[in-house]
Amino acid sequence: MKYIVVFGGAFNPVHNGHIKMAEAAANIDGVDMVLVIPSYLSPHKLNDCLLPAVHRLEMCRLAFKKHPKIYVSDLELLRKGKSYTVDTLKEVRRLYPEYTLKLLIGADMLVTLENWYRFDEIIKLTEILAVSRPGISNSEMLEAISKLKKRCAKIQLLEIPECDISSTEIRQRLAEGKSLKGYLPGQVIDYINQNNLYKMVNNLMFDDKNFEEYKNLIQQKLSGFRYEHSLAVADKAVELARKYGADEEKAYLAGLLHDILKEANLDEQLKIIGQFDIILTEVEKYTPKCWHAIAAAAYVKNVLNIHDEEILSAIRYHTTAKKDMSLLDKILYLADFTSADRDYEGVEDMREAVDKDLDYAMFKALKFTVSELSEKGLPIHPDSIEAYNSAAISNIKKGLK
Ligand code: DGI
Ligand code: FE
Ligand code: FE
Repeated sequence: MKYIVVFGGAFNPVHNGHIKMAEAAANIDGVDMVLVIPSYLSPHKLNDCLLPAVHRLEMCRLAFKKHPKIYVSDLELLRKGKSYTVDTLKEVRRLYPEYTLKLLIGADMLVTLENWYRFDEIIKLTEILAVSRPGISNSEMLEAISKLKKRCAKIQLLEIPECDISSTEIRQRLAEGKSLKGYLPGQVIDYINQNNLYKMVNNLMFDDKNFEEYKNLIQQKLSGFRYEHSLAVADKAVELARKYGADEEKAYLAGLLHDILKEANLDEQLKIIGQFDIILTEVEKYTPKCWHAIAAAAYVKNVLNIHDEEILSAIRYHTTAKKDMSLLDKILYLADFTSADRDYEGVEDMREAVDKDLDYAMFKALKFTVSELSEKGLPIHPDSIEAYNSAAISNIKKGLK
């Protein structure tokens, strides 16, 4: 029998523990190759501490360069979307029909394996190759194995010398500026340093439900007044998320971060925009008040490593709005308009509207903004005009009903 070992994971970053696992798998009789496959997005985790896939892939390439039977594959990266193991196994099987597959996992995963997406298909496609890990006791492992065997999974155990390294610990050490010698291959350490990866707050897990680091960060970047505004918008966004059924944590984080670059000077905002390959339209060049939102979305994604598309979109469009906004987009836009710190004339009416009907409130807010801007003779972003038109049209339609 000829085997291919499939070794998937976030590899965020790849470390010596992964290398030992892959090497041990490569040495099993009959194994011709080990495919290391970094995920694009993990299905089971929120991905905001996850580095962009290209970096994780490149680090894997560096880590496994010297190993003849170990190959790094960009298959999940090219597929994009959530990286489900079942899809990857099917693809590997199609590419290498003459091989039997073994899926390499840490033994701690045995406990959750049954809950993986399309578990029944997974165990038809592959055998399971489980490596003992410190996080799980022998008895737990045996219990999990006997349960899985009852469901016809084929499981093989692979013993490797105890190796207690985790990517979480490495990100922690990086954030604290501690040495990584012995944790990662030298070339991967160099890559991390050269590219300034895992700096600042990006080791913070969304799962931690701990936003203190983000609060500290915006406090550093903003004046007291603007910091208070950000907190107030975050609170208002949560209130609206609760009322209208959006994700409250995403609403809070979007509110907290939406103006993160508002007080960076305009040159700096432009620099950030350019750095992330965003090209401004002709109108955008003349609407500098909109730059902080464009720059913030890129910054939050690439520097803070928050990859949640809903949060990024809400931040991106919090100033101009756009046509066909998502629930979270509208919530942030209107929270920014009606947060507790706002005291323009008419704010009470706006708050009432927001309480009654988000779409009607969007119409009112856009009408207000468009007329303010034209009153001042300023250019109006096409996204704002489109948003205004579609809000006005649905308002007319509602009136006709
Ligand atoms: O950052 P905030 O002050 O909390 O609020 P915001 O991000 O909504 O920014 C509002 C400013 O942006 C306000 O001065 C109006 C300006 N603005 C919004 N849309 C447009 C715009 N300016 C121009 N020129 N064109 C727009 O379409
Ligand atoms: Fe803003
Ligand atoms: Fe704001």
